[in-house]
Amino acid sequence: MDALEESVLASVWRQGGFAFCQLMRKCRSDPSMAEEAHDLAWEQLHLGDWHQVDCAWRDGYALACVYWAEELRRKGDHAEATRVLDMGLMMGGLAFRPRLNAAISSLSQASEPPSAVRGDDQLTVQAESLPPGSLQGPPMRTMAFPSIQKFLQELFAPGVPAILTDTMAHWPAMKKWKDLSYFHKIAGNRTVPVEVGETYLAEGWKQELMTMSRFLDRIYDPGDSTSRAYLAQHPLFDQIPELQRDIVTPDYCACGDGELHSINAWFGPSGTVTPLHHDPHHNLLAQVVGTKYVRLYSPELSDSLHPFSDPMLQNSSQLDLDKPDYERFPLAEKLAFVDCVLGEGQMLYIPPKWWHYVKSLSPSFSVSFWWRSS
Ligand SMILES: O=C(O)CCC(=O)C(=O)O
Repeated sequence: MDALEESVLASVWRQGGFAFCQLMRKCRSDPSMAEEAHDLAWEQLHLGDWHQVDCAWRDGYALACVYWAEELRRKGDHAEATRVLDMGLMMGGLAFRPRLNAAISSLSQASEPPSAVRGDDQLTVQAESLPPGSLQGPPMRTMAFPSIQKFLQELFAPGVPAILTDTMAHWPAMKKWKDLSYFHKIAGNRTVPVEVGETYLAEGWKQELMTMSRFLDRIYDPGDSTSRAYLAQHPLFDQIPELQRDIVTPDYCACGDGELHSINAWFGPSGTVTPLHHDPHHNLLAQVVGTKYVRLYSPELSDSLHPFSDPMLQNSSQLDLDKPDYERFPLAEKLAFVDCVLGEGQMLYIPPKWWHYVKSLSPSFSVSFWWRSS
């Protein structure tokens, strides 16, 4: 075992993971032990609140994934090996991320690409209904490729939302992602987390793990709204570095001398809805493929938007904009909002705490850049 592996095992040992450490040490002579070690670490990740899980166990889990995937590869089960490595990337710590990525990359060179996806002409585009009152007010402020200084002074500092145009034409994604078979080719066998259901507030909503190929099938055949699949708020670009090379972090994200918090993918069929909620970060929501309707309410209106009292949902409104119940929430009926249809190649600046509701009007891929100011 190398020094990094030893140091992770020492940390897991300190957490009481004696059996795990013993199994991992046996892996050198008996690689089949890796699966058992993996299962032990998996249990530890699921014992309590995810945020309380010690980093040592997350790194230990990722290490077990590296070893188990190597064993699966030796046995010729490349698809299962890729799934295990993806689980290591999604659920494991950062220590073995380069090893996981290298193993996936070498597996994908050795594996057959998945069979071709259907043609783009078969994509389902429905006429999506918009919430009552949409697109009747003055248009959202729009700026063509503002300088950093203009962005800072006119949007960032005063907290004003706006559409930025002409800022993404140079992204390789603008050409490559138009053809969904691209995702099949480079990531068809990769496992991704997908939200299934009407919205994250709806009854029956759940999260599923599936391969990118299966998810792409769900974009072609979305089914009814209760089975709609949305690859939402997932750091796909950390997981799949080839896709990271297709996007460019906007320079605006350096405003405020803060730190980039996360870059997330939002990929799904027509009709996905992210219900009205707010986030603590600055956000540039970049629309790469398709169009989305976005409605924004100022943070000053928070009380009238009736946030849930449950601490997990305090940033979400009880008001369902698709079926607003103004008898129950009378204060919300006459509130001022700004809205827009965000088109391909446009970014929307959403200042921190601004309430936003988002509905895709076509198959859509957006990328959000969240950052904090110092
Ligand atoms: O695009 C979406 O569905 C939601 C995006 C969003 O909520 C965000 O970027 O914070």
